[in-house]
Amino acid sequence: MMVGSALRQVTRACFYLLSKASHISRGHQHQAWGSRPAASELAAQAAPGHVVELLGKSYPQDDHTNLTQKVLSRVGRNLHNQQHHPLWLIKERVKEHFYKQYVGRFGTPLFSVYDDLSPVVTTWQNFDSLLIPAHHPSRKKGDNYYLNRTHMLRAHTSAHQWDLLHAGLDAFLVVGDVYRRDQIDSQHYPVFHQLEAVRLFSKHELFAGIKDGESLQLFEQSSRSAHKQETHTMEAMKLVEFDLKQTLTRLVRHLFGDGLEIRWVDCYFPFTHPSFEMEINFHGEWLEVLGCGVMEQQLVNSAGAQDRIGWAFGLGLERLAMILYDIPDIRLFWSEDERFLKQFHVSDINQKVKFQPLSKYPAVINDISFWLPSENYAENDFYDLVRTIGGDLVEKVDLIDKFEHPKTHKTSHCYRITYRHMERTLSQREVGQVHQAVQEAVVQLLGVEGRF
Ligand code: FA5
Ligand code: MG
Repeated sequence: MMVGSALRQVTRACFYLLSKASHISRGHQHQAWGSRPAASELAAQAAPGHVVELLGKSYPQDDHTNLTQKVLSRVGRNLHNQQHHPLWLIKERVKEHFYKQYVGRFGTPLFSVYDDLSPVVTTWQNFDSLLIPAHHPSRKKGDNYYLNRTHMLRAHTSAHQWDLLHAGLDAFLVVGDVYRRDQIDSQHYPVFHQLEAVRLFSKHELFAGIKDGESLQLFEQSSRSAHKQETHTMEAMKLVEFDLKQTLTRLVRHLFGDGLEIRWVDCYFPFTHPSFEMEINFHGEWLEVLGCGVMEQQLVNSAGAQDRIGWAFGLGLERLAMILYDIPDIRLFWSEDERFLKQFHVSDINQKVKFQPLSKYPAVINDISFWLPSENYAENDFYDLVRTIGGDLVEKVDLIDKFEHPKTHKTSHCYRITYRHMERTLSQREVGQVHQAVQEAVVQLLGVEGRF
C-alpha cells in the first residue's frame, strides 16, 4: 500500500511539468502516456532540485508545481498581439475607443496600454496585493496553475493593478492571457484573455463641475464631523460608480451598437466595493462578460495613491469576441486554420465581421468509468489529464453518472468525452488510441480503478 501510494505520488508529479520532461516533443506525448513509464525514469524526473523553465527564467519546483505541458505550450502564443486575430481586433477596438474618448490635459491619451507583461506573477501579485485572504478558496491548487509556491500563471489581469498604481499611473489598460484550471466545454478553456482597466480620480476631478465648493471642502480631512466626511466619501464613491458604469456602457455600445440589451448584477470581489458584473443578452441568454467595481481604498492607499479614489474592471476578450463575431467554440481562437483566421483580415478594425462557421466534422463520443481513490481525487486533475492527452481533439467532458457502491462505499464516476477535430473527420481508430491512452493514464496518474 505504502509503495503503491509513493508510486502514485511520483507518477502524479510526472504528469505535471518537469524541466526534464519539457524536452518530450508533442509528437511523442501520446506514446509516453500509452505505456507505463519505468519507475526509474519517473523517480529521476521527480527528484528534488528540478526547475521549471519558462520565458527565460527558472523556477525551482516544489509541492505546488502543477503546470502541464499542454498549458505550457500556450504560454507565449500571445493571441492578443497577433495581427488580425479576433482577440487582437477587439483589443485594438477597445484601445482606439479609449484613446479617442479619454484625452489627458495635453491632448495625449489618458490611458496607457500594457499588453506584454509576463503572465508569470507572484502569488502576492495575484492574491495578496488584491486583499485576497491567505486561505481564500480562489488560491486552491485545483483552480490555478502554479510554477511553485511563490510563482504562478496569472489567473486574472488584476494581478498587475498594484504594481502599475505603485509606479504612479492613474489610468491604464492591461491586456493578457490568463490561466485557470476549469471544466471543458465550448465556453471554457484553461487559457483565455482579459482586458483590465483602472482609473483613479483626484477629489478635485471628481467633484469639478458637479458640486459646489462646499462639497469639495467637505471631502478634505479638516474640521468637519466624521459623519459628514463619511457621507462625502459615499458621495464620491457614487460618482466613481456612475463614471464606471457610464464608461462601460459607452464601450459596449461602441463595440456592439445600440441594439444590445445589457444588465448589471451585484457581485463580490475582495478588491472592489461595491462590485458588479455586466451581462449581455445573447440569443435570449444572459452572458457575463466582465467584473468591475469601485476599488477598495486599502488597495489604492497601499499602492501609494492615498489621495485618490478609483474604479477597475476586467473583461473577458473571448466572451466579447464570441458575441461580436458569432464564434461558437472557444477552441477556435487557437486554430491556425486559414479558413478561420482569414475571416478576420479586415482593412479597418471597425469593419463588421460575421464569422462563417467552418463545416462541423462529426464527433466521436467515448465514455470512461472508474472507481475513485479513497482520497485526493480532484475532478480538475482529470480534466487536465484529458486535455493533456487529447489536446484540442477534446470538445468537452461531461460527468454523466456518479454513484456510491452500497457495500464498499466506493464512488464511481462516469465521464462522457466528446472528441471532434475542427478541421477534419476523426476515425474511430485514432480516437480509440487517444481514449485508451486516457484510460491508462488515469489509472497510472490519478490512482483510480478502471471499469473499462
Ligand atoms: C475577474 O477575473 C476579476 N479580476 C475582474 C475584476 C477586475 C473585478 C477589476 C473587479 C475589478 P471573473 O473571474 O469574473 O473576475 O472574470 C472576469 C471575466 O473574464 C468574466 O466576466 C468573463 O468574461 C471572463 N472569464 C472568466 N472565466 C472565463 C473562462 N473560463 N473562459 C472565458 N472567459 C472567462
Ligand atoms: Mg465572474
